[in-house]
Amino acid sequence: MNDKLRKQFLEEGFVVVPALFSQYETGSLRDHYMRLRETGSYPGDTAGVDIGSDDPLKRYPRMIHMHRWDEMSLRWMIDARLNECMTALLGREPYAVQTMLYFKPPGARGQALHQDQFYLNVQPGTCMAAWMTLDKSDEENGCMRVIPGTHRMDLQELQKKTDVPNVLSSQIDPSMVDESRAVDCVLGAGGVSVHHPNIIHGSNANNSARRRCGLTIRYIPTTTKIQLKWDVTPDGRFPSAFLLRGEAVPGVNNYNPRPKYVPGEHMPFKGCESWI
Ligand SMILES: O=C(O)CCC(=O)C(=O)O
Repeated sequence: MNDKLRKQFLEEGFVVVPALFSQYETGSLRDHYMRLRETGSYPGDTAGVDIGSDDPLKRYPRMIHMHRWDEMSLRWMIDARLNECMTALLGREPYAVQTMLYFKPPGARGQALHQDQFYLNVQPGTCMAAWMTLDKSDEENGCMRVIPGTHRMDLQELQKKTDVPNVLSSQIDPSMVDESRAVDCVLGAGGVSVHHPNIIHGSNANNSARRRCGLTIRYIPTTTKIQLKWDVTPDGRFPSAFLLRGEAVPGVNNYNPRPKYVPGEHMPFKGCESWI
């Protein structure tokens, strides 16, 4: 992450970091998620997998908060390269709060234009998304599209949108945005785009014969408060904010303890000694 990218983020509300991860790494991660999706159901699934459905999103529904139950997701969430990127853009250490995976197989609907902050229960709205593409993503298979500079806009109400099928069945009032200014984030597998929570963005349908799998990881600084609404542990915490290093700002959030590596119980991995 260099000064040029930091300046671009401030001015445009997003940056694209091509090939932050290797094709080999992202291929393994993608195969891991495909295997998980094809073989089970998980906490956070809104519906089961319907392998006979005509709707590609019912055959491959999105997964959420995988890091709560999948060690590989947790390790990616705290990856040093992502940490470095997000620290540079947030100006302080990022705290990991959410993982989400869209498989986006051929024929899958897109996501109409929206601002993430509309859906996020954090104040101030500094929850940033690192969106990593696990397949080559381009105009044909529905890559991420952003409207530069719209991160300076206030949060806009969403309207119902059902004429063009889209994942959220809603969109920003089209009179508020000039969609012709949208930029396609064309990326090879392993590329990452980082988004400000207010930037207007979305994606078109996958009109190709190729999958377009994308992993979103969200981060906040410790000064940002997670508003506790429906997703709360019995002892009053948001279940998946991990304080992985540094110090919490007192009185803002209660973080989960740092996960531990337990020899004999967990599969060893590079650097596992420092997680005991
Ligand atoms: O993965 C996509 O196609 C869009 C994802 C997106 O806009 C989001 O997660 O906010």
